[in-house]
Amino acid sequence: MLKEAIFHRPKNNFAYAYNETTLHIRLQTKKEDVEAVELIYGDPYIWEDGEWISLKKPMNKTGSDDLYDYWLAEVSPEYRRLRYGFALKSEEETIIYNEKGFYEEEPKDCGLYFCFPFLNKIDVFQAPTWVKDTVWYQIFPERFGNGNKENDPKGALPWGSTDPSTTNFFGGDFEGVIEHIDHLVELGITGIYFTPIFKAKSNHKYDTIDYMEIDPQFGTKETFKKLVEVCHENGIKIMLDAVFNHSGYFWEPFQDVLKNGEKSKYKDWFHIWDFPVVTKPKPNYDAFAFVSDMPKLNTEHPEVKDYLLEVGRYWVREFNIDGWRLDVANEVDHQFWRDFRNAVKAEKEDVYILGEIWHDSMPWLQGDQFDAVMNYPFTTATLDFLAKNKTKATEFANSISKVMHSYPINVNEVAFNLLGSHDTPRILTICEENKDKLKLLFLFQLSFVGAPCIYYGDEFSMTGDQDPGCRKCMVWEEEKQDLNMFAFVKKLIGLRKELPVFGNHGDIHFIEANDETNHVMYEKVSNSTGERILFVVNNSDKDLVVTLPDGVKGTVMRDLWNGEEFAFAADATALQVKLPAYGFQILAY
Ligand code: ARE
Ligand code: CA
Repeated sequence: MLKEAIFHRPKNNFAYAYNETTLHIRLQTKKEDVEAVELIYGDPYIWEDGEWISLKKPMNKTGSDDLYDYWLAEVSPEYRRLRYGFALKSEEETIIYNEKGFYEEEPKDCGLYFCFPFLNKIDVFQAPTWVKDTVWYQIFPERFGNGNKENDPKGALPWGSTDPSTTNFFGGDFEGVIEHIDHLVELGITGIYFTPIFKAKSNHKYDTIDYMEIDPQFGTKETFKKLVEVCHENGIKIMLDAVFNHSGYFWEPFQDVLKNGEKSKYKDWFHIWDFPVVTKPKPNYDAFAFVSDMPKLNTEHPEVKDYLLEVGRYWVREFNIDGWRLDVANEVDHQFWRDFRNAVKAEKEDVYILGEIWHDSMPWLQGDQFDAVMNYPFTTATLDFLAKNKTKATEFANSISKVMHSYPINVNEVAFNLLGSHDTPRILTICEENKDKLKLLFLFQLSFVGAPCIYYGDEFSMTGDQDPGCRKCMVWEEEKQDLNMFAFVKKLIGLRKELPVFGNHGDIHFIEANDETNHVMYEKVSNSTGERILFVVNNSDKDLVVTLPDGVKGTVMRDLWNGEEFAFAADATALQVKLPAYGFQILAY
């Protein structure tokens, strides 16, 4: 056995509380190096005749990536504390692995073993349960619908009359969302993520002028209240975008610093390097990227924190919103986010907190800060294979497995799984306008573990390059809408709602990934009912015959897409299914 590849380190994704009574313990070993692993475990205070009393239970292999196999055991310790280690078996040897290293025989002193000291309820990662069954939809409010021309900004262009630029406006507003709410209900959406709606100068509103005012081009606080009511009446949650890493140039405190320099009472609300403040050629203060009209806020300063925490509470308390998406979340200090979580959860205990972090985010997902992050590692792995053909089937399966094993299972179950956003090119454009590939993207996203998010217009096959190209006006002329794609996405969302195992109530694992044919086979298994759904995806432009796994013998399979049923005898030999180019099968059994 390759000891160098054997790794465990509590807590994070290796040892965590799945709920108030159950611990998950994970181990990593070199791929295909270890036959079996047993968890050795016991209460640190239960000894007999000078020996620690421990038990053993087998660990399950839950997946692999390019380098490692991953093992999992669930334990519900009677007294909520645990010492544990591992007995690893290969053909030629058995070794014991605990915190102090490797042993031939099991040491009888639990002080040498790994420790999960105590399962305290308040430490358990607990996201709002409603998120597990949410299907999100992201709206860039300037571009979804213009329901009221009276509030259009000066110079607003006719809807969809030209391509978006970094500076033009088309007059999107809240009334434009209200008048199209039936579109979202029909699609099966149960949550909307709005990019910023507070008063700001730009068309994207990430350059906040006033955190306590709605931007007049979107409507008034009354219109917003009506929007929230209409959404809630239609079973749709509302999540707003909190831009707390930086303010806009015209935010009053920054204007005061520009005017009064070191004498300003707000001078420490920012990270000014020296005075007088200059913005060109580069700002002499911390900013988002090097964008001078986005000065970074000093969120460690008590007055800044008090101000922003009240912003966080206000929109929950006064408008009953259901979630906050946190802009540039990774560059704000952790303590601020801990205080933010306490503040907004005190207003509404099931409010959802989603961080925008594009990289590994375990430090923010310990249960004391975010409920989830925007799962861009999922996005990249999925687009690289199904959209760009940049990776082959095995690399795709390995990447997805790696993402899944980077986080606790209860974190994966509420992940925000997006394929695109206002910051990325549109997925049909990435697919080079191949709609069959777009359908496979939606199939994988909507059958994956976590909460999917549809970027507005992708359901109608809208195209668009990198920002600002991906922010075109929503297509409302029926003749330009891809109603076939809409029906396809609607049907998938319907399956996700009809069958819990299709969505968030089933574990996912890959059964096969074939680089010659470029197909994958993955399965969802319900951890409560035992239901299984087998997905076969042909990511190639050639017809394909795939042999199903032996486990389907003696079962009746139901094709969830076409409704047909077919039985495989217990001694069946021909377990094959035919797939057209870019075809798929969804078989429940
Ligand atoms: C403007 C231009 C862009 C240019 C950008 C940077 O339009 O073409 O790239 O400036 O100079 C908002 C507007 C943008 C605007 C930006 C600055 O929506 O249109 O862009 O303000 O004026 C990183 C951050 C991530 C950030 C993205 C944009 O980590 O937090 O960059 N996303 C949020 C919002 C944006 C918003 C801002 C931040 C600022 O979602 O909409 O931009 O409030 C890799 C890296 C990521 C990087 C990502 C994208 O994957 O891992 O860290 O994200 O690329 O660049
Ligand atoms: Ca308008």
